[in-house]
Amino acid sequence: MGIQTEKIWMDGQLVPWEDAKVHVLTHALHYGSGVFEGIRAYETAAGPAVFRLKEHVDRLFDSAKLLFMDIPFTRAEIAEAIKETIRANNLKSCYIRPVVYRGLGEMGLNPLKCPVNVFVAVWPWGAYLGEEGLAKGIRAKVSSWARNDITSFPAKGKINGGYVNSILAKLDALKSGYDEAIFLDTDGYVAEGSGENLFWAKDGVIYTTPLPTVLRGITRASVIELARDLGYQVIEAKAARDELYLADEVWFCGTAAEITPVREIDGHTIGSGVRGPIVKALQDRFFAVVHGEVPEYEKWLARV
Ligand code: PPE
Repeated sequence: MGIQTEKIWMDGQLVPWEDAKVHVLTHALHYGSGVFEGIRAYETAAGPAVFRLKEHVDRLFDSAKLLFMDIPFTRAEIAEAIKETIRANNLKSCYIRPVVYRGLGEMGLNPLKCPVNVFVAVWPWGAYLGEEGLAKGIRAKVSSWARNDITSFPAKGKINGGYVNSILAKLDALKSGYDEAIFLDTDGYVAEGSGENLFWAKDGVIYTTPLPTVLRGITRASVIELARDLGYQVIEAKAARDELYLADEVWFCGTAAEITPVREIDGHTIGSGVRGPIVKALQDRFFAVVHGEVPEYEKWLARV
């Protein structure tokens, strides 16, 4: 299914999909002056539930703060708008995309004279890197583009303009015949994927990259907590790319990508080249949690 749905929430109102338009002089269209979230709602026995809604809404407000944007709605209103949009589209499960952006005002880099507009769109979105990717793993390439340097761009913000960095890496990977890119930071340490955080496992221990240079991923935090609950040790560690080549397992995680194994990097087979036991255990746990099958993780679900 595509992205066409019934309704989109714009600045406080649900409007028909075909009417959800912006002017060509929208500031964010010129300069990327917006922030966004990616959230998923999953089907559960008690109806659709949004995964970690509070954390996503909080991050949206954090991102907006970094760009000096005052969101003209409260956190509770944005959370309710998200639920309302899911209900209005009669979706059992979906991807949710709230965007806060500088709208139609004046041109020029100063955004302060433009209004802060908000929309929430939802649409059904299956496995981001393919169903086969979830089961068998994907092929990744260390990008020739470095992750936006922290002295040039705030890694904690999910800022629209920053995603051109991700698009360049994604295109570099696709044009080279790979499925996804792995960014290094400007010091050469492993950072993250174009739209995912990165984990690896060696000798039964799980590793992920530390926060300063990567997005504070909500799936990343969830995977760390689930892994520790399952009895694994999780270490946040700086690593060079050769650690990935020599790992037993590597995987990406993110709202869109969920938990996707990586079976090959730069021509190196990772482990035995198939989905490993640790990532399989984490996927099983993660999907049980998001579908409301694990009572102690009900705290992460917001019913619609
Ligand atoms: N790093 C980056 C750069 C990133 O964009 C994402 C999410 C993550 C890590 C994982 O964060 P979290 O979703 O909180 O676990 N990328 C979003 C956009 C993907 C897209 O193609 O659009 C997402 O997964 O929704």
